[in-house]
Amino acid sequence: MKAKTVEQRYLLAKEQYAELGVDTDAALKALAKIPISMHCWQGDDVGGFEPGAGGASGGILSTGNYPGRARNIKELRSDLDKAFSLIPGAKRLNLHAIYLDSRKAVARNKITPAHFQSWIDWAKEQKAGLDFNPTYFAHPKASTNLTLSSPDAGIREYWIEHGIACRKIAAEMGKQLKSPCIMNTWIPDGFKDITVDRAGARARLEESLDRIFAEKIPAKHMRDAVESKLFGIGVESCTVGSNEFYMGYAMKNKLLLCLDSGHFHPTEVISDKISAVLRFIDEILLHVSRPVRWDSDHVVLFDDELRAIAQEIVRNGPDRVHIGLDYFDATINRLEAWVIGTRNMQKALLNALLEPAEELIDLERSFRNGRKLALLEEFKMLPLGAVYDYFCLTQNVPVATEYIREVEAYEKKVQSKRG
Ligand code: RNT
Ligand code: ZN
Repeated sequence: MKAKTVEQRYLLAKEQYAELGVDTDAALKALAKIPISMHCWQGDDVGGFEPGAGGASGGILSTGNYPGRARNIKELRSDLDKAFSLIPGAKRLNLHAIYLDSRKAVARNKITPAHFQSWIDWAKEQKAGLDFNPTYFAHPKASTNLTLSSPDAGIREYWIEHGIACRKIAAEMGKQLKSPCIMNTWIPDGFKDITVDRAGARARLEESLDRIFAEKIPAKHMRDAVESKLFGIGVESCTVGSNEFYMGYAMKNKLLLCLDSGHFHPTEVISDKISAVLRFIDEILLHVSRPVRWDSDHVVLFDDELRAIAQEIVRNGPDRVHIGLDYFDATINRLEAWVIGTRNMQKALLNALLEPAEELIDLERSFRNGRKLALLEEFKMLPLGAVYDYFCLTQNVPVATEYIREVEAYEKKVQSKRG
């Protein structure tokens, strides 16, 4: 599309939104400042780069074998650079501990900030923030699907040390990048079948977490989040870190709670949980994902729930909600998966920022719900695309479908050459 056309379409759109009292320029300014943390693990199917290791486990699963997966840090960074060049707005990268930069094998309880210095340098160049995750899966010491809650004290100790090591790494990332690193703790712990001592497992988990989080680290460097889950493949009967467990733990210990879209019963939605949890917890982390029948981690679409999530982020104040993506589809070009999902998250945020919020609230409070419904439905017909296209233009990234050709060219030139 010609730049001139994008601009003209924007001016018309601006007029239309203004009729509802909405300022599109202000919305775009706000949008540019909301960072989205893109998850590194979509790039290589959650494999990571530990020498001699790789592959997800612990109930999570990436399926598909589309060619061109990044096989090492260099390839992953090349794909990330490309992805970032196709996505407008503020960016962060979310790393897992298994993405360390080391030629030699390092035990997970011995990793240090030095193993992530090259990522920090990369982030500085990209003007991006970094977020971090300890990796409690894909490891011989996690083969029973019990880590921090294991009845084996030696196993617990190993993973506690991993958690402590990871917090130091996260703090260093935040310090060097001058932007707090959100470290999210998710563990695979659970039981396949009838579980007798649920209480014991949860008591052990609490104790392990208390040890990991014992050291106070300034919030300007890093903040801790804990992520609950309903079930996973192979751990269907009991998840030790359930929703109630972590909601209680986060509240008691003043941590962030992480809400993953795929981690609840199928008719529950995280969009409804945001305003409830934020009454009692200062900040939350979202893992925006798309469960299809189960926690399948499909690419995030511009669907009703994504729009609802974004509306709740904007309505509750984006400063208190950290947005992370968490999906991994290996059946399509992985770079394309990143770009589609991240741009969708952003479109949903823009949609929310353009909402005639005051009028809607006024209608709801005065019980004029038919009029509220009418306005919400007519709002759906407004030219959101013209505003987003203009955002892309001003941010120097491809407008509308133009990125598809770029992915295609990159796939041909780079990804298809990988064995
Ligand atoms: C698993 C959790 C967790 C992981 C990542 C890789 O069900 O959602 O967040 O997906 O840590
Ligand atoms: Zn998650």
